[in-house]
Amino acid sequence: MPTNVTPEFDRQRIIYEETEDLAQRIVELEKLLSVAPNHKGAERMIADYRKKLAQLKALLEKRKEQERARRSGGGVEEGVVRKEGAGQICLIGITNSGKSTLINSVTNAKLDVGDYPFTTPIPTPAMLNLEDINIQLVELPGVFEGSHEAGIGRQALAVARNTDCIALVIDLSQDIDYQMKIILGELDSARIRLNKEKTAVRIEKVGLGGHMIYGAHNYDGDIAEVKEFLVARRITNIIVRFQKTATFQQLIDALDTSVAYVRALVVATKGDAEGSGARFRELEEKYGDRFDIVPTSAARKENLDGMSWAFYRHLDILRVYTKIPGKQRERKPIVLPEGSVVEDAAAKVHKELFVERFRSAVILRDNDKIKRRVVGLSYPLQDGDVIQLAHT
Ligand SMILES: Nc1nc2c(ncn2[C@@H]2O[C@H](COP(=O)(O)OP(=O)(O)OP(=O)(O)O)[C@@H](O)[C@H]2O)c(=O)[nH]1
Ligand SMILES: [Mg+2]
Repeated sequence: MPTNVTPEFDRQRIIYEETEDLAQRIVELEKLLSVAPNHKGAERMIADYRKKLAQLKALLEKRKEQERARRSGGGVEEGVVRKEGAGQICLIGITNSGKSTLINSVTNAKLDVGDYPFTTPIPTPAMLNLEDINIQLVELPGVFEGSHEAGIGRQALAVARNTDCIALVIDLSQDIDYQMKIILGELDSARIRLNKEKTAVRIEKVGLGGHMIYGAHNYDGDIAEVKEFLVARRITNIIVRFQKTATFQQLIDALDTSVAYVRALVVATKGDAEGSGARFRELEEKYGDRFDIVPTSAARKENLDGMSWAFYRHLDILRVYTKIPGKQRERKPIVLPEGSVVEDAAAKVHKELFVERFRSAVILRDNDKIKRRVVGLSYPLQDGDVIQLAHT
């Protein structure tokens, strides 16, 4: 190989070539690539190593899959995550970026942590308790170039497609462009678009429940035509949320299932590592206009609360508390999508009583100039509202 390389690179090449264990070999090859020269003459060599890396990862993946199939005997389906809590955040990043460590540090979960690749082999949920609500965090197995074509990668991306928010996990101890390119590339190949469109209409296909339409006041037209349309399309169970003013066309776009629009933010990990400060600044410069970027260090327990609240904000939800006059408000909130109105809250408490026999609602806002207001069914709610519902 005629390429000019550094002694560091040569040393790492020997280590890599002498390593036999497949998982370890992947780690050594990644290290090798991270110290590779970046001049023109080395491009070809680097491309070959990258290709090799992808092959090794595919091989490891295949072995793990076989192993899983053996263990589960084809019985219960592993890696299928049932949504729970007020909202779900999927953590997606390259392997070893610190996803499990981060989840362990804000939940009671005890996910395996290791400095070898693919420690977490399947989508794995954990529950984050934040004040009075629960947010489900799901660690997706590490993504790599081409993972959307591999079985386990497809499964992970299917979870990401249906999630409420994607957290792109970027390891500040390593090159950020490389990580971003892989993650964004894989999501794009899976037709998942991030923060691309502030979705005015949100659709959720569900197993049962019929047509559940929220935020009907935001629909630009007669809501009856939405129902007619769903019936005509033979869609029986669905949640349609009009979060902002939306037209019929926007509803149709939202129902196009081949493209998923998902909210996203970036969580930068290992803020304690050498060089992390400069990489964080680089991340902000390059991606700050597309994503909120939250720096953390699980090792130093830094900004973990900040991260949890950033998750909350990105779920676009609000909490309202019901109250019976003369009593304390309920401790547990009703969680609703942003843009919800009194009717949405009333329907969640008791549709028959509080919507069909609605008399009035009183909203109590401690931090507002007007602390108590009597409102109707279409009154928009705010996070933290306390609400008293009265029926005839
Ligand atoms: N310096 C530093 N190292 C960390 C931090 N968080 C995690 N690590 C290390 O990074 C390595 C990978 O951590 P994991 O939490 O297993 O990473 P992961 O993203 O879940 O990895 P996979 O499940 O294998 O894809 C481990 O050796 C951790 O000790 C951190 O905040 N600072
Ligand atoms: Mg993990």
